[in-house]
Amino acid sequence: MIDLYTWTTPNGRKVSIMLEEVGLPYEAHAVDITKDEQFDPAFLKISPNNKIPAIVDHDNGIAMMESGAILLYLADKTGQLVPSDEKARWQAIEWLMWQMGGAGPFLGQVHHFVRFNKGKSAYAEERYLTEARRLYGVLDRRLADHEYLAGDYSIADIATWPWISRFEWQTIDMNAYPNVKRWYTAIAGRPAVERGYAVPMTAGGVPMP
Ligand SMILES: N[C@@H](CCC(=O)N[C@@H](CS)C(=O)NCC(=O)O)C(=O)O
Repeated sequence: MIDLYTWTTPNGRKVSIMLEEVGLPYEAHAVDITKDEQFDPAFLKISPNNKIPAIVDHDNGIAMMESGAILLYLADKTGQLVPSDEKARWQAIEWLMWQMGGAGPFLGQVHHFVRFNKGKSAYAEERYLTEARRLYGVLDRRLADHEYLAGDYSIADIATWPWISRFEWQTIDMNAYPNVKRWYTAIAGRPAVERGYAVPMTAGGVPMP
């Protein structure tokens, strides 16, 4: 049994979607980051960076923070959703790192400045919206000749998709990125994605472009 500590955010949903996809039994625990529950000393023992998501795997006692590491761990544990072929495996890890180091942090800044603090800094809004559009362009070009980011549907897609599901917060018109729209819609239709999106509780259905 795995304990998942999470909230209704893109980083949290990556892990619940992964757990639903691989079919491992887990129990979700809500850590309400709007009430600072991520600073609870008991949670800090599992996630010293005071952020969700985090897991505890009771099979072996491993506790882990950082969504990218958790996705790799669950793929390794189950042998699912990361290619075994060497080249494809590294491509999946490459796009996973693209999400962790680029798409996640920069789209997160769009949420902060454009969605929640509009009007406080025109410079930051412009800077992060420009970067968001650039990232959507990168994704669209990759998906023009690849059905998924790296070979078959993988942890690279599971890491990236929940961030794209916030396209409305990011003021992105997905019609301008037709390959992203095709990829996003296909993944949204997966039953495991629908279930994982509603963990630890429903906060509206999956947004559709
Ligand atoms: N690099 C981390 C980022 C995690 C993260 O930013 N989590 C946010 C929610 S999406 C959080 O817990 N924020 C609470 C805080 O910053 O205090 C990961 O991918 O797991």
